[in-house]
Amino acid sequence: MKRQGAGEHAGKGEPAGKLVGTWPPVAIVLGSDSDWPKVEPAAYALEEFGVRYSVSVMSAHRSPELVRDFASRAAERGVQVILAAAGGAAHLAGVIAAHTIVPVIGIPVPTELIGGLDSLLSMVQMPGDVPVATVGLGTGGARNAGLLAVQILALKDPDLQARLLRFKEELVEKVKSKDAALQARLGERVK
Ligand code: C2R
Repeated sequence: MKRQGAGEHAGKGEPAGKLVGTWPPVAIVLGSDSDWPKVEPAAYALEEFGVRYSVSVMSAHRSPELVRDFASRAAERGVQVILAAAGGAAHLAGVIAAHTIVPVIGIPVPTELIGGLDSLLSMVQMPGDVPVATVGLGTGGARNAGLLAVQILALKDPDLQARLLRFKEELVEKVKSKDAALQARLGERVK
């Protein structure tokens, strides 16, 4: 699956705020490049379903104009879902949501300070009127952000719907084989 970084749209060194043309349907935005290892499971989930995405670094604190420009023009660029990941005082997702009607999924990035509770609470406690669909901390949360984006896109995409239904069936099979493996391990101990 082709991953598109902001540079591919913009030309080398051009700031994200100057990007032109149509973007992939999912935009992953990170508060810092240091967040990427924690956010990558979201990208893997998108790749599993063949969904194209861009990845950009911008910060509500450090580059507020870039964030405003990106968010206020995301819809016209064809972005349909934004995944916004940040750690600590994680205001990025909320600020993006303030400037767009494109659905924003927040990925709170775990921190060393209190395990990411700071990120989670900063992100999840939005005031009414400005929704950010915040997922949980950790690998499962980032993966769920990617899957949720796929589900949103699937509302208008029968092919993605079929893939998601297959995915659900595979989940059942995985659970059944986990059950079988545990039963075999436990043997006669459990009736
Ligand atoms: P550095 O590693 O660059 O020092 O960043 C980033 O998401 C990262 O987790 C440390 C942390 O600061 C976060 N950050 C935010 C925002 N911008 C950067 N929470 C924001 O705008 O919310």
